[in-house]
Amino acid sequence: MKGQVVKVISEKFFVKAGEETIPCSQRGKLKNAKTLPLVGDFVLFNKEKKVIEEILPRKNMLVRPNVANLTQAFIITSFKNPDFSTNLLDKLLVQLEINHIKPIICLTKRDLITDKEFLQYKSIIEYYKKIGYVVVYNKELTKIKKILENNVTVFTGQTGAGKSTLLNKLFNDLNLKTAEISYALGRGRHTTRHIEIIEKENIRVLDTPGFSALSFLDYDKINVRDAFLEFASYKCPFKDCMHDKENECLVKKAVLDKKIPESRYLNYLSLIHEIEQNKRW
Ligand SMILES: Nc1nc2c(ncn2[C@@H]2O[C@H](COP(=O)(O)OP(=O)(O)O)[C@@H](O)[C@H]2O)c(=O)[nH]1
Ligand SMILES: [Mg+2]
Ligand SMILES: [Zn+2]
Repeated sequence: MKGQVVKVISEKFFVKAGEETIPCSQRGKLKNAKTLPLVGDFVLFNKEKKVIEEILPRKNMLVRPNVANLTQAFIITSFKNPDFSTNLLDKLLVQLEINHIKPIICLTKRDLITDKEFLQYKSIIEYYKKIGYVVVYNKELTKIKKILENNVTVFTGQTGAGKSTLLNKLFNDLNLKTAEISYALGRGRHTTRHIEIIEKENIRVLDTPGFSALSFLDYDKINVRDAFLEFASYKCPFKDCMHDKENECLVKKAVLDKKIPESRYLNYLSLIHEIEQNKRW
């Protein structure tokens, strides 16, 4: 019968079919295949033997966090503890764009910075809105619930940014563990140990553990370029311009003219250079 993997704990895959959730293992055949069932996977399984027999085609998937069949992702980004990072934000945006998952930027811990400090982030936030991203603050619970309705949403972002805290606020009786930040470097502790689909009424969300690094080495730099959505509106004289060493590049001009934030362009360059360098070996 058909079901959906809603939780994975070490070698056990919890498959939900109707109101029931059945802990299954995966069949030997699957073990040899490179694909492991992921949270979010629709599968065919044998209920008596408690074995997953087949993973149905995925609409999309992410690695780290390993999840499948999402409709959108909340990028939880804190202003402080951990510090706001356009580098991480751009990396996550690229990762999601490449995997065809709609990103929503959710800002947290506004209360930890002063109005004056906030001003220095304001223009970059406005820029993300301008290029088409939805930006919300974690205190806007009603607005957030609306966005979550009828979607399967993964919560991603740095450890300690406030993913579990927000989910607990959205769903009163959830009781996800959250970390007190008491460590030097403002890092939170890894408290979200496994990935699970949380379902309530017409909202399905996935809390994920934080991560410390994302690798882009498997991506093609053309795809990375195209994930910087706004670059496409600049028609550079060079067809297929990578906006790097080319002359008369209009993206570079836009950076000089301050139409594109320098941080975003530098984040772009460092990604494609990382990929180029890796290809050389
Ligand atoms: N001041 C403040 N603290 C927050 C906010 N959101 C989360 N936190 C705190 O940040 C810490 C890490 O939150 P947690 O939800 O565990 O982060 P996660 O690792 O992304 O799940 C906890 O101590 C939370 O209480 C916020 O908006 N303001
Ligand atoms: Mg957490
Ligand atoms: Zn260009």
